Amino acid sequence: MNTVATAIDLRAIRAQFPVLDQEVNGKPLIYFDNAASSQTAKAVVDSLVQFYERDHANIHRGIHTLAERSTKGFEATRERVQQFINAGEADEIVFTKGTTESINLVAHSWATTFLKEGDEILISQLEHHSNIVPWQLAAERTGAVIKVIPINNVGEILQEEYKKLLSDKTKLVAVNYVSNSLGTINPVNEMIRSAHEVGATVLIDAAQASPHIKIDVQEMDCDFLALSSHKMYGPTGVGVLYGKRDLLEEMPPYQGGGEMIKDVSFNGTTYNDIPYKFEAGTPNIGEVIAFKYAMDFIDNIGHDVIKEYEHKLLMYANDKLRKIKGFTPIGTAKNKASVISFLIENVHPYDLGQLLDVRGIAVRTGHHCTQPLMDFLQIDGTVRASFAVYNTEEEIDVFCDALESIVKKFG
Ligand code: 7TS
Repeated sequence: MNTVATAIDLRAIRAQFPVLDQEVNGKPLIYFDNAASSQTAKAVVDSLVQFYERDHANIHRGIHTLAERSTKGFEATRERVQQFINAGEADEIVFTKGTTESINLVAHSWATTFLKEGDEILISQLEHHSNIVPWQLAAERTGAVIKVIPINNVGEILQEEYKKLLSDKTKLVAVNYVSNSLGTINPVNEMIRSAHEVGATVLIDAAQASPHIKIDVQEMDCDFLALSSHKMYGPTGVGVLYGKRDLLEEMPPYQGGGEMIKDVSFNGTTYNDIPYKFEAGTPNIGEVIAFKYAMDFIDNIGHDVIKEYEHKLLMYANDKLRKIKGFTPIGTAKNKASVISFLIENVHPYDLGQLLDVRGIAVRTGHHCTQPLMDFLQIDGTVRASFAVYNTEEEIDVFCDALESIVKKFG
């Protein structure tokens, strides 16, 4: 079926995504918007149906059978996440509703408690707004200062400049593992090591990395790591904050409510142990339970196989796209995940997005929630095609033919 698909059974993989088997605007759907949100694996959907049809009950609070069942499923996912990112213990896994909430949790609880005036927060020019704005808010609250790690024109973080910015004033380094707009894979292991040398705490935004790259938080030695289930073939509304036990224990709760307390009285309240201290209120129970099957889906194929296959798709697309008249790639780092941002001469990205949609092809256009990056590149936005493990060379062929015909008409 596909020449690059030697180690991968594409037919079996695509069979797990019935959503792909449909026509959009009279054409077979080609879904290249995976960096925004990937499609949901069938086993995940089946688990959601099972939960809502058979198992629905609130967790941790009841002794009846359904409550026990849902509590067991919920905590099983916590253990699955621990294993998936190789955390030392399941208590270091906090469920949130996504990467954004995970970062906000740290920016509120940790930053407000431990940062003071003049402390420095380092973030890179490549960050998603979710890894910028929470730190701006934290800086306003604490008097800390944000310093931006510069990048070069192809979208790589300048490591020498980063090292120059590190000092005993640096209290936090918050960077993404993979850039959502350009696909750059950042050398986070070395960056974490350098940050630790000056005693800084490190948060890794792994929203774009987790579907493509094996994450091992113990090997990385990051202090915090954030990810979202919906970019990993899982349900929406579920995210993870990994934090080292000592840090999570020192941090005050982020939100107050049920579940996060030990005892409540009007004279004072004592808080629950980690991770429950950070999980106020009823979470997305069915979605958390179903997230386990998304991690199973990824591990059943294997991160190495996924990475290799997606890299081949990236190379294949790069070669073909380069031949299209007026095509300019945006972000050509040496080490890249399967994201291609680009511009086509004389065709506005928004128009290109619409013209592709007419042909059944889903891409994203705009600034991709990275306006400071777009400002640096002196552009308003790009067209972004981002590939997942279920995409194929044939889809890239159709995509490139569609671009050719658009260029002929409008370019
Ligand atoms: N960090 C990165 C690197 C991201 O790519 C995103 C979402 C987030 C944080 C926020 O994740 P959320 O699950 O909390 O929304 N990125 C994108 C994107 O590139 N297009 O749509 C959402």
